[in-house]
Amino acid sequence: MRKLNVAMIGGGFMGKAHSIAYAGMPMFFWPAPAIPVRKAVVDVNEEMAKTAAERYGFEAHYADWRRVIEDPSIDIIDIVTPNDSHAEIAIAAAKAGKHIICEKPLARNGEEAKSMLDAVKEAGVKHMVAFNYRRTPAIALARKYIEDGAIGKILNFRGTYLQDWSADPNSPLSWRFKKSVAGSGALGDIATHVIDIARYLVGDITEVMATTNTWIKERPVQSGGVDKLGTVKAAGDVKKEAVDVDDEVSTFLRFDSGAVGSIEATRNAWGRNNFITFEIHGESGSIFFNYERRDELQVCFEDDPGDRRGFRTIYTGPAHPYGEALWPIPALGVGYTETKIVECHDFISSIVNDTEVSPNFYDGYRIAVISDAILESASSEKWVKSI
Ligand code: SOE
Repeated sequence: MRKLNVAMIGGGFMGKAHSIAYAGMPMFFWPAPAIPVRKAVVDVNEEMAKTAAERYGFEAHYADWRRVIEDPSIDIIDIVTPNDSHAEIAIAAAKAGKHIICEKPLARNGEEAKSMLDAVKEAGVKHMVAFNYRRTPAIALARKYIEDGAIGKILNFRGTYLQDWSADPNSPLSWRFKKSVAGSGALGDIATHVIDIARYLVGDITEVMATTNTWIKERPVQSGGVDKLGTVKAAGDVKKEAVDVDDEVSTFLRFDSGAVGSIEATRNAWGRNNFITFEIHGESGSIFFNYERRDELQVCFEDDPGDRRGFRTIYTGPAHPYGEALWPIPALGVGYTETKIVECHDFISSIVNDTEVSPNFYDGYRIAVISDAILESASSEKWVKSI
């Protein structure tokens, strides 16, 4: 069976998710399109790179990402670093002819994303941006129902992504709160996942009208480079610095299809954890999804008899997207790991079969342009074109 050598750049939380996907993908998808071989892991923190190699099963580790770009035996570069390094690494990787999977958001803004898109197009390599949630079986099932015409023409998409890990003012100021590194706050970090889902289900977004807020204006400076996502709080009299990104974003949307909608995202919503939801209303039915109950898709169809019409729950399983590869009984439970495994499968397949995969750098670029328009609208307080 064909093998593809992977070098992963970044050994933190997302590195763990990607490593499990490389190991687990052939266990779910068999025969696998190719076996991903965990060749090398890179982290600027040498100690972290060493630990990541031992823990996540990579053969070698380095502190300088250029080592793996120069290595002719590496087929895939996997970028799981903070956002400010995505463009430099991806452009170098493309020039070296490597296939690239890059964590989200693709870049800090549309211009940076465009330079990455141009580089992969010129090099003719395969590229993917890791908006994994659309690979939740229930979300793929929602797309199938929409394509089958089960809810008719879509009128409205209402999406949320609510978390609470930064609601405490003592959650430290990691790179996710710095514009120079992250590009934006809740917008780039989590709203972009819902923008990806909205584009996947309803189509492209042509215009936005948004508002953003930064409720917690300064935070304690994080000690150490590892982002613990608010699980380790600062205590006592610690140095604080200003937050220069949004804590929350709310935006109205106009879609190319004529549908309208909205997305709200915040990391300061006490009690909400990974509350990715959407409700879609069509001319002949509705669909509701909540990631915190991700084995379930709620549907209501107009042509159900009037006395039985209402939302009912479909539990995803073997009869649904990716179901044959995943678990043999509906509601046995799919999670974050499975979305990453399906993502890994689809990316590796695109390399082996020389096909396009989505979401790719074009999608990442479009989402960056839409994000730029959201920020512009929040400052101008006007509708802004995003296409
Ligand atoms: C933090 O908000 C975070 O880790 C995001 O960066 C991820 O993309 C999301 O999947 C989980 O939450």
